[in-house]
Amino acid sequence: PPASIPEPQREAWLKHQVSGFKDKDAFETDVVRHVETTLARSMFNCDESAAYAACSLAFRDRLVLEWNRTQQRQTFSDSKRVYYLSLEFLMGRALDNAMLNIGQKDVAKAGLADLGFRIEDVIEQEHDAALGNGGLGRLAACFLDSLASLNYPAWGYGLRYRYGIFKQEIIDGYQVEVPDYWLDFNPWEFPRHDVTVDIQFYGNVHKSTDGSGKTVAHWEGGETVKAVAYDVPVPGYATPTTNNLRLWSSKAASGEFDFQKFNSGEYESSVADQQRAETISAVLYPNDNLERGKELRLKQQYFWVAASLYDIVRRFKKSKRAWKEFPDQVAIQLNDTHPTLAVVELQRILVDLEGLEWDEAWNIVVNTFGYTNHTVLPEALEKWSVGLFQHLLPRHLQIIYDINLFFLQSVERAFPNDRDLLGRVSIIEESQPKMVRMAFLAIVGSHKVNGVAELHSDLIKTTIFKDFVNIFGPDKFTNVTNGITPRRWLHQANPRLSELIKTKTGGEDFLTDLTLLNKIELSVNDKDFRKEWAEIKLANKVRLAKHIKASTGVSVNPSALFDVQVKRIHEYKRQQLNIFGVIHRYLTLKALTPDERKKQLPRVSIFGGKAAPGYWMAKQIIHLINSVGFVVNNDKDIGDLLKVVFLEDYNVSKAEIITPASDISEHISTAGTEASGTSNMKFVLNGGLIIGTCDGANIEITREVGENNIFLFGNLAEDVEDLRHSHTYGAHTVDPDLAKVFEAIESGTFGDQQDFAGMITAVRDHGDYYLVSDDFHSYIETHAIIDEAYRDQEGWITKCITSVARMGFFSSDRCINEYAEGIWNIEPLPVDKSDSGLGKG
Ligand code: H53
Repeated sequence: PPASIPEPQREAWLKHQVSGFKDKDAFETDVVRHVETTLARSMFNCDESAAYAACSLAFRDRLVLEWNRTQQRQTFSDSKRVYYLSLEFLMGRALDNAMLNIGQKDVAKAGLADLGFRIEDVIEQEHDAALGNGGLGRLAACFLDSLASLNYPAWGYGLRYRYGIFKQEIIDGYQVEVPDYWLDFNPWEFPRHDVTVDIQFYGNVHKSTDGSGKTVAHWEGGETVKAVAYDVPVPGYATPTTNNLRLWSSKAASGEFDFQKFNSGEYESSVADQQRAETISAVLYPNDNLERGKELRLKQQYFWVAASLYDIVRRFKKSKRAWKEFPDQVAIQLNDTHPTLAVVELQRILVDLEGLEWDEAWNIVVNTFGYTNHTVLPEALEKWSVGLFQHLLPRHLQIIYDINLFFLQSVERAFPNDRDLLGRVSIIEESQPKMVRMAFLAIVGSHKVNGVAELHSDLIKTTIFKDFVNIFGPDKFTNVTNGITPRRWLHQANPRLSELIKTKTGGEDFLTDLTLLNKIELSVNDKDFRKEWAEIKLANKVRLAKHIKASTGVSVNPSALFDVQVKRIHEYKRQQLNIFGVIHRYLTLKALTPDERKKQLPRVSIFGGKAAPGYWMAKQIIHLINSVGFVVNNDKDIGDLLKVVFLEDYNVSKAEIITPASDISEHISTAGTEASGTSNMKFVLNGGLIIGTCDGANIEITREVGENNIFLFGNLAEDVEDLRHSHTYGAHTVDPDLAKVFEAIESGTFGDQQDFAGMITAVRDHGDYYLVSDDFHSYIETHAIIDEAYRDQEGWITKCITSVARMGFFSSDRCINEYAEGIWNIEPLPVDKSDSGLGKG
């Protein structure tokens, strides 16, 4: 890099090169300087929020230096890059993660103490970056951590929402949504006002013939909006590599407002244009596993995809390579169907703007893209009406029709005279209105399609994408089982457990090779190790108990069994099954004599999660949980034997407190509905056991940890369809224990029964689509087995240690290596640790 600075000036630049802090003193110097200059605060008036700001800026300075070097290194090496396109990045807090990944948390802790602050309090000041709904967004964040930690040249591309996922408040037992404005002070982003792209919408297409007689399409008119880049550095763990997450923000194309309109007196309309433009990146759609087909959502998708592709193509063009080399330099991963328009946009760029022949362009497109499917739920599969497309993106609709035509022609050649097949696989669904099936477009436009857990990848091949397996052959379809980053989900969330594990993994860093965890199995009978293990779990539970008390007012006993279900509220995830089970437990306890009660095992049922604002049933489930809690927690007969709490506003930073404190967690989706689940992995990695159905990654977790270390129950995926058919409408007999639960609810035990009628009707009268009744007996029996197992504390600890030891497979590092080799064909760009501008601490 210095070679690019002309000789006469080079010396001066090198002499004044910035370096990050190397020790505690240097850290303190940076913090005080940021307080007094960058923040313009007096050091006599520095509160925790200013300390957070200054500490973040000190760490940010270090990140930026490594980030610049990483970008230079990657550019000069000319290596292939992967671009991860995701509408959601659920990053959580950045400061703690940056300190740990850089390896300077101890320095910061000591330095902050010198300045009069506890590091925990400083970390607590940070607002979560909550640009995601749930599993899909958090997976993208784990992937970024692994990509950087493994030194892959990689960028994330997303949207910079002004409002992330709403903040949830619980008022009188009901969910209330409050906007999450998170950008007041965000030291982790860098606006790039010089990196902008004009994005076009609406307008119309006309065709002309060029000199050689070729037809050329021109997309003209309509409306233009400006995309502005905001860059977020993503530090790898124990490596200088710091990758980039680029988030696009929308602005009026004419700048502040349209000056021509403004000058001619049209003030209101000039401001309205500006506001309409800014609306595009204003808010994250708060649905998880549900698509509602709103125009603004499609606008968001195109805005983000077009800006990202422009950026990627611009970078490629600088290399002056031939177009056919594009897939050798660029891999683009589609995180779900949300970015599928990228397939069409790249084809448009190559054909309309760069003048390539259709087939040559299409070859490049298909070799560039990979598509990850995350769900088989029909309500989550994206479809857009042809009419909306025609209006918003007329040229793209034409290209989609052409892609479909050529695809169907090839199918016709391979499978002559099968009209049904053509109808089934057509990208255009011949419904009223006609719809564009985005998943089919993504499959046709990608060279690999993957599911996110073995069962899920098998299911997509045998159900929703079956015809495509016949058409393209089985090799196009593959599995990459999800993973989680052990840096955030063990080292950061559970520092004491991480320390303890380190003492048994023999010097090597298990955080960069999670399979080393297996070494702790040798210590499973080591008395001191077990004792320390149990103490850590108890301390984590005490910490959560304090949080529960502070946020709900309920006192819980830390030695009770903590039973946790935290995730988005959805009927398929079956929080209703859990709360019905809790009611069953309550009724059972009530029926016992006081002496019998004394023999029961105390439990705390902990719930958390957001319901999509328009999802009525999910909101009813939250209300029932809170209503049950209100009754049970105040029942003197019950005391500590059962507590039920709903923790409001479940998010990444709360997960970091909750996950390490669980004894048992619930992953109880109807078999075949949860694609993978990733919190199941987090809980087991933190020394908790799980109760689960044979669904998603639970199956692979069972294979790894062993059947004795997990509590499985319920019907299998292969039986679900038949069971559903057997529930003839209205004639469904409800499990007798569940019927008693319904009686209690209907008799008003938990307040106005009208409120909960819908939940009961869904099971009893509307076909019990999620098989709550079919699985109920097996569910409560399994909870009884869990009670027994927990009484044997020594046996329980053995199960926990053994399970953690066998969780190495579920690192997102393994997952990223599989994508890199099997889908992206990229290599890491190794970097010498001493080749850091900073000298690692
Ligand atoms: O993606 C996770 C899976 C999980 C699945 C989730 C998901 C969303 O969060 C949103 C939309 C969607 O289609 C899928 O539900 O099972 O673990 C990451 O793959």
